[in-house]
Amino acid sequence: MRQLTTFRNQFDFQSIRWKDMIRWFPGHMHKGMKDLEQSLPRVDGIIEIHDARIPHSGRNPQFYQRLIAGHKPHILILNKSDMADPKYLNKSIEYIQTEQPNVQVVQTSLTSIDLKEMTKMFGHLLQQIVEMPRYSRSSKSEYNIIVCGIPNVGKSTFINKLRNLFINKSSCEQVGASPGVTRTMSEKVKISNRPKVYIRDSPGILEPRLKSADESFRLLLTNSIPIQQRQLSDIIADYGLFLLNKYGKQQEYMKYCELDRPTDDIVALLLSLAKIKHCTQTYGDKRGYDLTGAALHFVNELNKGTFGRITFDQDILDAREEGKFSDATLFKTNSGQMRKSI
Ligand SMILES: Nc1nc2c(ncn2[C@@H]2O[C@H](COP(=O)(O)OP(=O)(O)O)[C@@H](O)[C@H]2O)c(=O)[nH]1
Ligand SMILES: [Mg+2]
Repeated sequence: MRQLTTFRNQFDFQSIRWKDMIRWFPGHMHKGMKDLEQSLPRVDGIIEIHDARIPHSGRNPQFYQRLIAGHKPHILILNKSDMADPKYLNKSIEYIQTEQPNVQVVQTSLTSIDLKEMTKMFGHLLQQIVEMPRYSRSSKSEYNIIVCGIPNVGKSTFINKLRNLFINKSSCEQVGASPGVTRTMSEKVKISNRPKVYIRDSPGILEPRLKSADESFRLLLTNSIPIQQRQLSDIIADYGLFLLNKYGKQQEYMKYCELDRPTDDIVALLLSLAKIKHCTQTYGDKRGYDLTGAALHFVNELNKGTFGRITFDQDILDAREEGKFSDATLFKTNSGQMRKSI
């Protein structure tokens, strides 16, 4: 007989004090935003990098709109497309371009792109920048480009690729597995001679205000907000499981966690995972399974794409397509109410 499993249709954020648990805006981000604003008069183009799995979450179109007001080229690279659901790649571009017609969107995977593709992509980006009117900077022969975006989306990977491509130097920029590695605006790097083009990395910048619980948890799952409290990992893992069920990825986690049926019970899943991965801990004079360690492992695997290619913002793209939202900044709260997220 076929096993019927019912899944939660919404995640219970109300019983957790998630806002108190997440520290998402460290001091250097405030400085990073200020630095970015101050350097703008000397900038000819902005390349924003974002994670293709979250085309909505973590992006702050209003910040860029305020910053450049359509006067400078704004190119958005949706990176990590190797881990996003292929069915949602084009939908993500459409979603962003409907919201921000001035933004040029390209999609890539910076860890798998080859030299030829990278040269072509950058040539295309450069063309967009060089062809835009430069107003007060039109007398300058050089071009300055700033790379920005939230932590852990691939900004340093992008700059490293360009360095390798154009100046044939091995990578100097630190590429971090933990978010927020670049803390200040980096030195500018010349990446082209004709025309002279300089590029700079900026520290990962997030909005000072959390928009919604869903959005914050998606940033935790993609490692743009670090998990600072170990005990929070169980809840994040539970949210991850909730999304995997919602997006039909049961087979993938069942296989990895050696479960014989899908589950909505995170403890059952973590227990199985703890057994397979030998996550144990000493409790007094006894040894038992370490579910928090298993939860961290599960979240990490989810972020690495072990459970298949996922677009975490799939529900937002679907709702937009079905015309349920007239405004992309709307979010459904736990009580089912529609709220504006900015
Ligand atoms: N799967 C995958 N991983 C990527 C891609 N681009 C970057 N990464 C990884 O994402 C992590 C963060 O990259 P990093 O360049 O340091 O991000 P930054 O914080 O924005 O500078 C690193 O572990 C990279 O190897 C990509 O296209 N696909
Ligand atoms: Mg970096």
